[in-house]
Amino acid sequence: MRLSRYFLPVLKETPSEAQIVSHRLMLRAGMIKQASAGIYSWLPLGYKVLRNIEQIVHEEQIRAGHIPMLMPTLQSADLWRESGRYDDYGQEMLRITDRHGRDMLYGPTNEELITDIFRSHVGSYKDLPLTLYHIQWKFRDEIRPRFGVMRGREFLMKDGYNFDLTKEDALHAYNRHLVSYLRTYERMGLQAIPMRADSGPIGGDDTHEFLVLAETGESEVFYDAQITDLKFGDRAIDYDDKAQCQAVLEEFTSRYARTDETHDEAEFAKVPEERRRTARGIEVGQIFYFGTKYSDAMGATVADSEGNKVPVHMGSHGIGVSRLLGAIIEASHDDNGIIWPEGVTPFHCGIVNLKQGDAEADAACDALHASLTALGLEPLYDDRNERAGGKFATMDLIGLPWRITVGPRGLKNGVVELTSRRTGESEELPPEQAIAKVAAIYGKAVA
Ligand code: 5CA
Repeated sequence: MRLSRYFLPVLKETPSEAQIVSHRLMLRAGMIKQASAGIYSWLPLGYKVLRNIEQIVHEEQIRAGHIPMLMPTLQSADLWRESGRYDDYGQEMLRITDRHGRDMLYGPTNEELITDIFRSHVGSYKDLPLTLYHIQWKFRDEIRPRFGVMRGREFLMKDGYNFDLTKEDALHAYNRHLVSYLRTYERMGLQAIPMRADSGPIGGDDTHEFLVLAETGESEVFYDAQITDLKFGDRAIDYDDKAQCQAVLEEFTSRYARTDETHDEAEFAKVPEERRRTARGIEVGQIFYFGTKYSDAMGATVADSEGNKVPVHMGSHGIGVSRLLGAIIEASHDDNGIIWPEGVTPFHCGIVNLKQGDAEADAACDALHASLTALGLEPLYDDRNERAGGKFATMDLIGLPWRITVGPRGLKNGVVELTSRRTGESEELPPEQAIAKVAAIYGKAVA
């Protein structure tokens, strides 16, 4: 992509309405524009990152054996009357009346709709286990939408629902989600710690929230510092293997880690003092096991092997897809702007032409752009007639992890400069070596 043909409305001024760094940087980098309180348009750069995050979520869900689908944003109030949540949900629910006077609502979550689909189509234990999920916009009329995409009113969520014959199977689904979430967040360059939490309006006994530690986080958290040493990494896991998934859950949840909702001073005091930490965190996901709460209320049963009709055991599992952009930026930025982890970056590398209009520099940039593109990478080539300083500032602000700088002086010596956004370190290399290096970083083979 050539920057001269792209739509990247960066702001020179720091927007005064933004209180936290991720919100400021998303506005300054031209990623989002507020449409109304807590509701945003996703401009091209922001939309690209949002799609990359969605893609990782899809890949990891499918890897875990969960099935993608799509449910609507608008739902009928009748289903929510069946579960009893139409009144319970209160003012957070956006209620709408259609032209026939029917009560509708903009879905804040989808337990009722998915349970209705399940009871209409599934009748036997032989169809279980089943986990369905979608990535869809939600609406919660938050009293205080704030911090940009962190606490929006309209936001994108992955929500998945498991249906199982027994509690034991449903707890396996819970564990499977925990494992898949660890992988998902690590691929985005994040450490998200599962913490025992409160189930709120979703209900149920077992629930963990995933928290990214950040000073600007809305939740107060208490944990044993040892937990931050845990990495899931690229270990192999068989998602059908109950013992393996259970072992991962135990490994990641046996140390003290709780949000303020479930914090217990007496338990916390058992952690050696030097390892006790109190901090703030951003909740990027939550998993729930709630048993037969919805299947009892809505009559979602299956026939077991003896032909008895039994209510299915369920859980729901959410990832805050749009919130993740804010969380990643909170965890990865410096004074000059965003630093995207390679896993989610909107463009794989930037190309900065120091002397636009110089025949040799232009040709070298065109060639780099073509070669990287041919390898399946997406470079962003700053081909504007601007000073070098302005081009560097834009690249730093939008946070591409790698930058190739091309100028007449280097080209005389047959080199370009490859710079890491994270470390600021640069090296001079012949263009083909710079290409090979960037390709290797993203796991692309150079022919
Ligand atoms: N039905 C369950 C799981 S599918 C559910 O709704 N869970 S939730 O309420 O915890 O939401 C899931 C995730 O969505 C949260 O962990 C959070 O990351 C994200 N989220 C919730 N509210 C907002 C909001 N107002 N703005 C942005 N993200 C949000």
